[in-house]
Amino acid sequence: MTFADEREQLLYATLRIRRVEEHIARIYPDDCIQSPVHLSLGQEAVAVGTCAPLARTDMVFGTYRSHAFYLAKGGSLREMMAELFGKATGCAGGKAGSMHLTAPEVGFMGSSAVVASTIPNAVGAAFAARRRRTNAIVVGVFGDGATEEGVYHESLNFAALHRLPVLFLCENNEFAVHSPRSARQSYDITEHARSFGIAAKRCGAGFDPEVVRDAVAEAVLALRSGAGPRFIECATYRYAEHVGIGDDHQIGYRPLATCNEWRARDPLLNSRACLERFEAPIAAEIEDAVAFAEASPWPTPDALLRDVA
Ligand SMILES: Cc1ncc(C[n+]2csc(CCOP(=O)(O)OP(=O)(O)O)c2C)c(N)n1
Repeated sequence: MTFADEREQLLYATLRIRRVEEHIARIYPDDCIQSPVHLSLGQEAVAVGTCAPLARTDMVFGTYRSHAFYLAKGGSLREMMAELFGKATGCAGGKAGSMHLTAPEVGFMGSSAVVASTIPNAVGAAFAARRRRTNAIVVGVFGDGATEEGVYHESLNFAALHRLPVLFLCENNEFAVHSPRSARQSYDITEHARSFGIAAKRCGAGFDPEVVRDAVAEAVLALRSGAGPRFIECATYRYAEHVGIGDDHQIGYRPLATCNEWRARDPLLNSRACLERFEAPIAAEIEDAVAFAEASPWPTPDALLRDVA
């Protein structure tokens, strides 16, 4: 694939993830997908912008909403689709599903259904990288809701104390399931992170992969120079319901007007004509991944307890 410039390349990567998830939503009613799906629709640019300045050897730890980060970090689409289908060729042998994607060969170290649980994993990996002098940096991705968990606070403290090469990346979509942040949090997320002595900034344009990339690139430079942990709170918006393929704006916990404001700024919707030439190759890649998943075998019973701690 050739690109006119870096922005076009970033938009291509963002569009690719969106089309993958739209396809997942389309085929979900057929029951071929064996696990619940937490879609990143609307949040793809955060993943693409974050992963763009990272090296393959840098590590990302995600959440149950990680299709976008898995793909942006370079995880195999075929293996992700097969994992969703529960097939043996999936990235976790078909035993883990959508919420537990992993592609360590490209630095996507894992994701988990348990809110905030991968944040200390990211800090631990950064601690190990420091001790082994590998020069790798680590990104711990989490939602605004995860900042309410005790382990989040312990992780920020430990990382700041030991000046670890970890970027805390908060995808702030303002909701935890159906609960708005204003009903849950007494603090400002970025200000609170600063209270640990961590350099923290807010990126309001989580819809634009280039803006996110610039914010993260600056943090990556600081991390590589050994300046200690960094924190970025990225404003973003989840188009679909918390879990599943539907749209839940009719429930009434969030206004459709806000969704429309985000859509109006969404470059994938605004630059449709410029991105048109990418549609066919992306569709072909998705078709190939689905065919691969369909044709793959189911895991055998002897695989049941393999790789299980
Ligand atoms: C420790 C734990 N508590 C509660 C849950 C149930 N739960 C699943 S997702 C979620 C909301 C988390 O919101 P946020 O961190 O903002 O991420 P988002 O879903 O918005 O991406 C909750 C409470 C869980 N999975 N794990």
